[in-house]
Amino acid sequence: MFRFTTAGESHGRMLVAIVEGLPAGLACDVELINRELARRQWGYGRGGRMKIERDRAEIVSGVRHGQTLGSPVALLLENRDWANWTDVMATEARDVAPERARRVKRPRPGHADLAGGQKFGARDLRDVLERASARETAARVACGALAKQLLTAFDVEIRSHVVQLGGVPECPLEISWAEIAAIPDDAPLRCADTDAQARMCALIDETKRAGDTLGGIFEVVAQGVVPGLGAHTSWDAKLDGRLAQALMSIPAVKAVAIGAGVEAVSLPGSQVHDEIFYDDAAHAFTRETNRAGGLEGGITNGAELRVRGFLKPISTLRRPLRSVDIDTKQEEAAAFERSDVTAVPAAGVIGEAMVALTLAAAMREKFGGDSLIEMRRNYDGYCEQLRNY
Ligand code: EPS
Repeated sequence: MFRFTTAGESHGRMLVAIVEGLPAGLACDVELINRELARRQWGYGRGGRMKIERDRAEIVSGVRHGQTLGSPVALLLENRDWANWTDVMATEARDVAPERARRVKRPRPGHADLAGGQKFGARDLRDVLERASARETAARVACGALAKQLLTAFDVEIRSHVVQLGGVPECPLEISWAEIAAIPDDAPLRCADTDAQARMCALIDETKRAGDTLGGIFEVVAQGVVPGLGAHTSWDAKLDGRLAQALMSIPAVKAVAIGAGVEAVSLPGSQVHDEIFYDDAAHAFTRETNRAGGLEGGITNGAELRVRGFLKPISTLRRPLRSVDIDTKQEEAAAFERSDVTAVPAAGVIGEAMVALTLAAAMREKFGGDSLIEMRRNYDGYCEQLRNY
């Protein structure tokens, strides 16, 4: 079974991740992981924390001489900010003077603070927020980079871009794969429309001055996905459902759409479904449109996979919303230490990781094999079967 897990608090010593179920014999390059980590840190509108962190992964098991062994791959990522939190976040019992303990007792509306505090009986909301923090997504991106390396071996490429930020532009952008692929790595918001991007940046500046935050929509696109991943046979086998859960688990994501999922609800069926054609020369079924976003009946159909994540604005506001002190039960302003104005481009990179991990799991289920050679043989046999269908 392909699966991954992460551990680590935002200001704790480090993040830890384990990826299980990669086949043996996969070339594994730590610099590709580090490149993904750097992409996640990038983006106009990030706050002070990203000036401190320089995320890099260390592979400590499951890889030998640059190749996977088929055993669990363990990764470590240091929190550089830990140096400023050694007392507050110490794992062993430690006496910390109350004025230095940085206890949090004014929950932020929209964050996990209050619901998590109530659930776990935490009298210091830091016990909740440290793990609820989006810092954890750095570990997911590292895991996703390994999944991407597996997918690359099968010519699957995954990219993301920002299609709307803070309501700019009014209609979310529709962008081709070629245009997405051409977005430069240093684009401030990983947006293909430079005019819209400039307006988004101006809105971020204005919102920062107002002490407020912004949400938006990112899209993840996967190219080269073979038809037949996922299954219509049971609710939890449907790949659209699995992708939705994967994207919905990213902090601040409040909705997920596949293909034209949101716009389609107000159109007649004749304008939504992608008609089917056959290309004799290529021995392949083709479509002229892809409103289904590459998924029909919970199964990939060979078209580009397109999924969107809709983020609410970040819930830590410099000009805080009203809240209640959990001790006194009196009205107080919500806690604020520091915050990003927006993290939509970063969420897109996390979305890429979550899509990669979900596709890698589906590929491992379908093609199995203990080694990459065995997996590829099964994959090639299936592609031959498709050509003869
Ligand atoms: C986050 C708050 C900020 C963000 C953080 C997520 O961190 P801090 O509390 O240290 O200022 O920068 O994101 C990251 C650390 C990261 O790596 O993305 C939150 O409360 O969710």
